[in-house]
Amino acid sequence: MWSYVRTNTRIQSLSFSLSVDQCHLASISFQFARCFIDDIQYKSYEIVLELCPTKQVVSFLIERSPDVTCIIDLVKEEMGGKNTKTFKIQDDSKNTYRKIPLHTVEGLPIPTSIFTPENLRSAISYKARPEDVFIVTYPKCGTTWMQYIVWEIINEGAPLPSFDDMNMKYTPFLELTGGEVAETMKPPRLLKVHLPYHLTPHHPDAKYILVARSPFDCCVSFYHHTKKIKNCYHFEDGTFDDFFECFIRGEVHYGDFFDHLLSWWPHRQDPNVFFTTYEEMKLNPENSVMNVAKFLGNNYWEKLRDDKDILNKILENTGFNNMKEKLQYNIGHDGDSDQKVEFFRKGQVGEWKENFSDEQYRRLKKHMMQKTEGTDIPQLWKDL
Ligand code: PPS
Repeated sequence: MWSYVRTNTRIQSLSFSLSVDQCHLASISFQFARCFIDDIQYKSYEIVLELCPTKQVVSFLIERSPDVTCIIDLVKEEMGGKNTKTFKIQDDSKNTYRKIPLHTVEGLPIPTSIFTPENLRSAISYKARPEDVFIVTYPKCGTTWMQYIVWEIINEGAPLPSFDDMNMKYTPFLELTGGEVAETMKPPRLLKVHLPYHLTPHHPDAKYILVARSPFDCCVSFYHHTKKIKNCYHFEDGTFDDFFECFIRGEVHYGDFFDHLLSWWPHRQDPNVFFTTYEEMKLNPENSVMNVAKFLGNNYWEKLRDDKDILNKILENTGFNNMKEKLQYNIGHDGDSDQKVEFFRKGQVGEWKENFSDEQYRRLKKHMMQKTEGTDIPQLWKDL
């Protein structure tokens, strides 16, 4: 008879006890192997027990490095009179990360709470109109910042509406609200979606503003978002390492970062598409605001060119510190004060360096180069 003890979800040590009537442990030997499959390192341990007839109880402990998680493939057979027994422990650590509960609707992974299949389908089937302005991003790439910039340009630097009003009313997040909300809006309708190209409602005269962000910083921002909004993602006990495994496999809300970007990439120079990056916006907010205004219409651009007070007001209102101070994120809040979400968290470029291990950097970089092969996408983030 024998058993093993799992110390916690992440197995740091395994302890086995063997109680054998006549034969007892004489020696233990380890065999250790490594292999790489799809760039993921697997380790396997083989433990050979040799039994001898002098002791009644045998126990041993296998120390594991703290960062290793594993699935144990223990062969639960009787000793069968043999004096040598091989236990195989398969370290499948990279496959045992904590997952985010998701289900797939219209090919997109969505959380099992708050986001409903009905609203997603309703968003997808919304009929775009010529006066519509869509703000389209993969999550955590600067959507909210762009929503406020667009709204501020159209409303000439008015005080910031609340976060909830912005996402439910002024620039409704269609996958959350459903497409019906847009039917009641007056043009120009500002609409937020995180949809890939083929699922975004299209009209040849509608405008599409795209913001992309370095996948590395996006991953970190997305991790905090997913972990903090407990009643949507149910990932509060997930670590960054867990999230990284989900992110690199596209097992996150909206799927693979690069699939989204690649779906829009061939359209980035279409006349009704404005493509920018979070990094460009950080580098020169004034240029960004002026460029967005120009894209929205010459009248908006001329207004800002001629009235610097409005331009300055917009820049001040949409500055990170101001938005962080004035806006409170409540969406999906269930009254649990523990769940207070610091939505405007860091707002930095390059924060990933404090979070990624060397191996994670290497793997995401390789994933990026493979997924974007034949495109200039890596040129967007040359210093990665
Ligand atoms: S969401 O939930 O997908 O809509 O999130 P999204 O708005 O796309 O991204 C959130 C990140 O954008 C940062 N943010 C800003 N950065 C600079 N300036 C301004 N004004 C601004 N507003 C939002 C926000 O802090 C999130 O990034 P991180 O890295 O988590 O701080």
